[in-house]
Amino acid sequence: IQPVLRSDYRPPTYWIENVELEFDLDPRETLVTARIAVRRNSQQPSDTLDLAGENLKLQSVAIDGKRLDGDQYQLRDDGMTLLNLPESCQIETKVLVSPLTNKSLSGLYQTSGNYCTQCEAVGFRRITYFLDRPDVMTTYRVTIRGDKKTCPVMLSNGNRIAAKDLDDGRHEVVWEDPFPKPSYLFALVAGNLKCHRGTFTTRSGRDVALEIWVEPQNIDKCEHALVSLQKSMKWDEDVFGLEYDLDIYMIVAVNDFNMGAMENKGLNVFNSKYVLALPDTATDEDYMLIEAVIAHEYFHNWTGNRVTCRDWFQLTLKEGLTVFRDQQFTADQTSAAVKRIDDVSGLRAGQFVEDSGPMAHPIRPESYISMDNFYTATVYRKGAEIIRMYHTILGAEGFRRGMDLYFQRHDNSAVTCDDFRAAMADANNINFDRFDRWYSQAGTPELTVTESWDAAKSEYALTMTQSYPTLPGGNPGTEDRNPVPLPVRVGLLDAESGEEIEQHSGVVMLDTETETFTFSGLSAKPIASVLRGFSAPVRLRMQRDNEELAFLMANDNDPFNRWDAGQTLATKLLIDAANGLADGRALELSEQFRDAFGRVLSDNSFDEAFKALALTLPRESVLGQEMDVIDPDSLHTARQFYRRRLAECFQSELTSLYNELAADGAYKNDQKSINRRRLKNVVLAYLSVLDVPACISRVSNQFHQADNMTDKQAALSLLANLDVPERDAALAAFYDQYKTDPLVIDKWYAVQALSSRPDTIEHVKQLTSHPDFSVDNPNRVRSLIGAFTQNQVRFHQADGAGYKLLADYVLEIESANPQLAARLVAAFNSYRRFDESRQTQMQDELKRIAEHPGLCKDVHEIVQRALH
Ligand code: HT7
Ligand code: ZN
Repeated sequence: IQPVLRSDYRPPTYWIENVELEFDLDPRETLVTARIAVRRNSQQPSDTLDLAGENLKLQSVAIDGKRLDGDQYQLRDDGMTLLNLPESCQIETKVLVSPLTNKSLSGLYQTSGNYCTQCEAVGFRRITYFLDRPDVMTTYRVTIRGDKKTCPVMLSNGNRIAAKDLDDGRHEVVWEDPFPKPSYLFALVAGNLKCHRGTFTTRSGRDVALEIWVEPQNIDKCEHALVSLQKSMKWDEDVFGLEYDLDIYMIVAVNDFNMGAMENKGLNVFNSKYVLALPDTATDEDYMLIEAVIAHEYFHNWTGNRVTCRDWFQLTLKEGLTVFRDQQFTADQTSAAVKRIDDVSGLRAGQFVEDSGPMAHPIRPESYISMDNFYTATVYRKGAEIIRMYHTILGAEGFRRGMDLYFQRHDNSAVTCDDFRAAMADANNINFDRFDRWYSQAGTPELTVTESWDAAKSEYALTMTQSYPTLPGGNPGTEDRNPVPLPVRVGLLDAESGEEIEQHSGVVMLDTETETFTFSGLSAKPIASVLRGFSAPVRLRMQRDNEELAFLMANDNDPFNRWDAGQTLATKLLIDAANGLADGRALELSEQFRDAFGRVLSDNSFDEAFKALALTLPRESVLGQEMDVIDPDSLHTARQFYRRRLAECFQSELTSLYNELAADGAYKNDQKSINRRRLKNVVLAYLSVLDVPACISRVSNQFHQADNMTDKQAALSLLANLDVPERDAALAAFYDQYKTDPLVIDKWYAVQALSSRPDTIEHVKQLTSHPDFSVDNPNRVRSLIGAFTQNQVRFHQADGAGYKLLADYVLEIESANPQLAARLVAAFNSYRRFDESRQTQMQDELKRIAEHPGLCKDVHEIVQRALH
């Protein structure tokens, strides 16, 4: 299979001036008629036109009304070539597609009996023959004909301009989108849906109709999504001066979806998980994610739709930028510090791992076999970190100047990451040439910081050195890597008082491999707080003794670094404890850590959400990255030991804090109540590891008495780890109460897949035969198999049973849903980081998958990179 290379980009030979689509909907044989007006691209003179097309049954092709014979075009599995075309003409194709049997969820498919499309990245070619590439932007007029009973609602992008009844119980609706768009933003939805309506008045006074379309039984679960949309629209006006451009904005929630949501122009399609919410069915985290995903898709209207990507290698142009925008939005709605900590935790747990394994790639990749494999943490999350660095360097105003120029230059066009960088540079008269390296180099840089103190000169100096770790060979973007520009936010603290030494706080730029930054006029050696707010996406290496880390935990003005000092200290101690286990050393709770933990517990200056984070030990997946050879068993044992010892030492403080928080009364949805629930459930988790009947009853009581899903799910997850009768009772009660709500049943699957109990693999296997389990529903597969791969101690069970389970499952689904299978198989990517026995077992499973006859290209790409 030949990869696509970034360097192979060529403009198209023809542009499309407009397109008319007609859909005659039928579950097995939908007829799609496309009339495309094309004009030769004068920059690329050729009379040959390649149209992409996949899984289409061609019925006819005509040029300017004249039907072509089979010898007048070349048909292949992946498209057709038209020869000897005039300067401009109209191409008409008719094809049949089968939505009912399309389980890949790309192109036109059926979900819960309704029709739905997903075109990004390359799904439009599964609907009709087309120049299915983002640099071809055109206007669409779409006619949909369908059965009035099964499809009373028929939607597409833009404005509804006509509707009429037809014979045979069918009807027809016509939609027109005035904005030129690439094919990946096309959408069609049809079926039995109900609408939750709202409005938004833009700052220039235009009324926009807001419509959230869902299956009838979900109509009472849409208000949070609607309010989130209204907040997002307002925020983008206030912060970026960006106003919505159509008179209608529709969101449709569907149950079967490969990703979170899709920003189709004027007609977003969402995984129902990111729309539907009531306190009884959605957790506080679900509420927050719904708001963030609604915002993300809305923000794409400018960063993605109005200004789009020239080619798919530029994906981070829209995704990195839009993630940054949604992060800023959430920070403004909630707490900037907590949001930053959550985001950096996610980056470290996901992107850092990706960036050190076989899938390591620059945020602007150099090649791909399947583009769907590059919707990655690197493109999205690291991409957002690169945008954040422009913001850090330029400040909010300079960044806004850059954004304004970007839109001024590129509205309604398809551009590159270089164009974005140039707009930021030109608007601020600053040179960002070196920033190019962030786009072309893979891997997480290491920033090593050493300090020196010259008492005679009253000078303190920080020497910063950057380097790239070696990566598994053969990955493009890993050779000849050069230093990148690093904005490092620094603060100095008085070592006695803990006070900030204001004149030395700020951002220093490390532009070269190494540089020393000197701070003068100090009366004593200060304590430095480095990389505040995680101002650059690097691994910080700074030798700190435990006292210094405890000092920063107690005094740092920067909440991110205050939290991070605690995480660094916990990581050091837990890794040491885990390594000690292998050497036969007994486990012991560090007194220093115990005291620091106690100080956080009794500190009432923190808000509750921050305190919850500060009391939480680093995840096993993050800890593992710091081990030479990951030992999941000893890490789990050491972390559990720490949790139990901390709970024992602070049992009375934890109990009274829990009681205080649990006395809050009936569920409320304000930020303070959300923060308090977060802290309460962290405290409950500590108490649950004590083998005391009173603690188990407390968890069980919370489960049975909860008036909201946050508290219920938290208690259920804790019970799922235990070997007590209360566990089975709770799981049965939960299932019974929520069996008709698929999103809640997903939670039931996930808590069981994440259980640390030794019989988890057996349970997971049994759950795959449960009548509610379906391989066709990605949410269900992710909640069971996906969650299981995150269960460090059980997925990596020494006997290899977890590996076999995953491989069997990947092989079961790969031909029906390649995208989903490829995401799951990526759980093997870190195999080289484990001991020899686990390595061999994972490698053997990867080989078994690689040898599978007819393996889909998505899985093939991941597996061959891993085995390389
Ligand atoms: N832009 C959207 C990407 C997406 C997608 C990509 C591949 C396959 C299926 C997909 N569904 C949605 C989502 C986003 O980033 O906003
Ligand atoms: Zn996006």
